[in-house]
Amino acid sequence: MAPTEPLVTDLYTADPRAHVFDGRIYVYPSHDIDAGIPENDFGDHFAMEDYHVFSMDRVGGEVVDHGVALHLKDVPWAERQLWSGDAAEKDGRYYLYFPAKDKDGVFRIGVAVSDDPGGPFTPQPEPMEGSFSIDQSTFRDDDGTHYLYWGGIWGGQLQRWTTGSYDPDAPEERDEDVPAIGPRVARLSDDMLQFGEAPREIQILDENGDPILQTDHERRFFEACWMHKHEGTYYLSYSTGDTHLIVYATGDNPYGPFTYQGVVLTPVLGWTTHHSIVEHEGQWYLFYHDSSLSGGRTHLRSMKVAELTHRPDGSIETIPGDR
Ligand code: FUB
Repeated sequence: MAPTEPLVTDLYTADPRAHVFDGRIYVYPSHDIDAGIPENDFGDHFAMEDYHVFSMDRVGGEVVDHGVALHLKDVPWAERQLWSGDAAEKDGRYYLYFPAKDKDGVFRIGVAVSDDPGGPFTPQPEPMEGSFSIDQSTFRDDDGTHYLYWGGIWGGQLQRWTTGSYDPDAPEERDEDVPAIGPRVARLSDDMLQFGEAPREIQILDENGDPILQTDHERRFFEACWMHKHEGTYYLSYSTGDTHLIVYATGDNPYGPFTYQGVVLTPVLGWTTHHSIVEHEGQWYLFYHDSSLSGGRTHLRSMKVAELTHRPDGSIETIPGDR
């Protein structure tokens, strides 16, 4: 398998979040469509309406499409924009976490449940209590505790929640040397349907132990956070948004703080970049997307996979994007 081949060519897929369940790789991407909505900074052109789940027995093996796993019309509280989803397994049940705008145009995070990792998933009638913003991803620590990481600025609305309540007039970003807005983390409740504790803001620090600043667009958090653990170290990776990088920071516990380390993936074709990092049969992989299949149309993306290497000192070898 050439690492730059789209994994799927009959649908546009993006934001691939991969997990290994029962030895098989399951990928939970967004399903991109062209709804004819002009591009804007709020991301209205990302007007996705459903999810498909894909699986494979190994990277390079046949990619199975499990069909529609969840549709917007079946989520009572959601009005539009099924953005990046992700899944978790506990005690043989599977939980699909997904953001959508509610009837007031505010992003909330919902949960849907299935007995099969490929779905279909049945949504809860309400979003998770106190949830906000986008790009939630799941992480199961070695002790079996599940965490949710999330957040995205600009169209992802995280900047509207800095006071704890929703402020529709908050600026997207301030051109000031203040600490950048951090992603959020919370342990999940025992039943996996709610936050099990109050969400915390994650601190991302530079090499001197100082917070990464909002003006530091090459390193500050924008969206698409993902957690993986390698040899006891917690790796928080994320997109820098308008500088189009996937970067990573490391820490010694799931809550951080995390110290910025470097670049995982250089820019790909298209504005967005989004990923997940997963180990399967002793090899680490980066699942990511680009817009090559659509000839560069930013909202029509395709998921891909490449091998990822941790060097002996724990640092990650940078993977070149195709831009
Ligand atoms: O797919 C819609 C949005 O684009 C995601 O939520 C972001 O991470 C970006 O990939």
